[in-house]
Amino acid sequence: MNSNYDLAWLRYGGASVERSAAIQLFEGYLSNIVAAGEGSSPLFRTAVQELTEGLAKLTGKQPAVEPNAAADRFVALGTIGGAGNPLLNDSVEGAEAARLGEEGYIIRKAAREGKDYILIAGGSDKGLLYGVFHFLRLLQTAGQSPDGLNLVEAPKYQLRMVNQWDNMDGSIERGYAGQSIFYQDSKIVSDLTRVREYARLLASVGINGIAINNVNVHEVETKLITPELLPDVARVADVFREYGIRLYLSVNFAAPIELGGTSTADPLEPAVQEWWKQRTADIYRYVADFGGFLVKADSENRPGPFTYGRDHADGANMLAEALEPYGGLVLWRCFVYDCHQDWRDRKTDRARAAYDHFKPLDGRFKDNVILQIKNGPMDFQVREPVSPLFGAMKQTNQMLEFQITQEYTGQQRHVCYLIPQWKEVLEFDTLCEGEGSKVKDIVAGQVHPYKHSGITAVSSIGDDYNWTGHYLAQSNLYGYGRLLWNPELSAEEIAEEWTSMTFGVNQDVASTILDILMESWPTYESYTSPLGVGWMVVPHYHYGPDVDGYEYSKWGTYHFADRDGIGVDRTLATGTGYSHQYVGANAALYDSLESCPDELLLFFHHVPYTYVLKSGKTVIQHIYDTHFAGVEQVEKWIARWDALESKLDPQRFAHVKERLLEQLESAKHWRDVINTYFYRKSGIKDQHNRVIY
Ligand code: GCV
Repeated sequence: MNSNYDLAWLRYGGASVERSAAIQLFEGYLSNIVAAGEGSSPLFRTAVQELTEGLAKLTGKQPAVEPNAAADRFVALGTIGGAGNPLLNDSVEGAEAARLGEEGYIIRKAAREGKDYILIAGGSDKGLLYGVFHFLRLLQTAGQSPDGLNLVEAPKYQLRMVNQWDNMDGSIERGYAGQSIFYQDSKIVSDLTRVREYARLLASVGINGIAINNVNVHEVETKLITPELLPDVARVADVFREYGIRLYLSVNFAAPIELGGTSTADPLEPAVQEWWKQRTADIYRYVADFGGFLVKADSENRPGPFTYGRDHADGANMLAEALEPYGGLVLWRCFVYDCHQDWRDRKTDRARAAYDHFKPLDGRFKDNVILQIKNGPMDFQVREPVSPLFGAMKQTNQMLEFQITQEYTGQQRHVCYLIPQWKEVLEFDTLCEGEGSKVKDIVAGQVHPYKHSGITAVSSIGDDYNWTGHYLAQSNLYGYGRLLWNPELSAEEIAEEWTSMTFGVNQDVASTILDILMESWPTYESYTSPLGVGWMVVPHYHYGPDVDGYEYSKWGTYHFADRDGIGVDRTLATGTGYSHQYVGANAALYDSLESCPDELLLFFHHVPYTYVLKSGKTVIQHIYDTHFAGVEQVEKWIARWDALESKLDPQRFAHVKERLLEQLESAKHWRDVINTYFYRKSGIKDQHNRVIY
């Protein structure tokens, strides 16, 4: 495992050329930290340590840490309700303290007995840690001055998680940034330095849970829940705990059979239930605050309750019962579909599957089960509609699953800033309880009163020096956490924060990176997948073009392109009827050819190549134009990046340049393959007579 690493957005000015003006404004306060009384918990100590080290790097001077206020100006740390700290209690009203919850915090300028200070007060030690990271961010971003400083923050979501798809052999499923930082040679690594560094990165953006192994649980990972491996799991949990992050494990539904406990994994069989209770008791002996189980069942050949004629509520509830006495959760994935579908049958539709399987089970799940639903009905495509399952189950906890790792969006070799895509998902109004039933509120438990809810995502990191394969891909991990804390932040605001913390505050650098990030998702879409069609990628590998490449369409194409037209008919009258899994006006919007938005047209409708889009172009001309435009856009980025050479450190400049050149070659390849294919199918020439074949 590579033990050298970049500090990402926690470099605190390390390689930046210019310092933020905010540091100067706060300078008088930053030499002394007053951390009174409570300082006994590991989380409190982490908060003090993070602030001390961060300030030392940002100011070039080691701050003094004292229990009492001796200096005239300082930064005061405390937790609400903690040991009667007068610096804090005089400045925080009871009512606002109550609003913070455990994870919230206040950052404000305060004064007492002639002393002037910046107060960082957490709802608990965990809130304090988040407040410290916020303060450090503030010193590196906008020109906030101490005067009038008064921030009161609490996270929108209860569960803010990442899922590692790491395998114990050290590989990472859909990983594009090297090997696992957790495992090597079928063991958990002994040196957890890099895991700790990852915990810092996650906590700095508010992540509070992590599932540390792949949802595809192989033989060796099945043993993670046994006393043989639990001592190592406990070591990892200890590291994350110091950063306020709970540990979860992915489990194999057939574990009782595979580990030799029972001859069946039938969830209604008492011996199986007892087996899981025993294993769960073992886990809590080693990890007292264990978060729970993440489960991929009856999906892509993974075992599950269907084998025994049981349904997913039976399966999830059996695990939930085992976890219940300890407050543990079952995160049960809804990624269940038939991968043996015959695509000559135009009525069966993978997009329908999650809704069809789970909706009828509403009300049957225990209240410590949460259904984990991918953002779209298919599989993290560059463009797909929002899953109609969100909000469709009033009595079943739901959480949303995003994919930070760029499986279908350029595999961290192409720039693709995904925050704008995720914001579209969160802002989607499902109409499930009338207007204003947005996904962002559903998965916060604010539309239906879910006991547990939140957001998770497949992580993008590995042991590459820069964590994410592409330096600019760090922005997706950063932005993911920020969005979960506050989904009202704009994609631009998040990109600006990340850029100034990561690359310094030089205006040319900041504006170039901001533009590249903001243009990147539409650009990737333009030279890959037109009008929501999806899946035109090399099978299984999912990188590079293969128009007929959908791995499960052995008997036909996924997109049904022929000489007359293209697209999947998902309408009620003539298609699969998927459009009617949406509520009311949304169903009508997608079902009608006239109203369906251009960017999803081919997801919902089969149309001739000459069909005229709302943009005024025909489908075929749109395909040609966007594929040319995408390549030109990448060429422009390269020119703009070149202009930054003297303003960036040589290593990061060269690395990103190399990736952009690869992206350009790949974009040209996509353009040529897609345009040629559709020219040959349709026989219609490009209006501008460009060379496409
Ligand atoms: C972990 C897609 C990916 C698989 C992944 C699966 C899932 O099919 O290609 O690698 O498996 O999603 O989300 O379970």
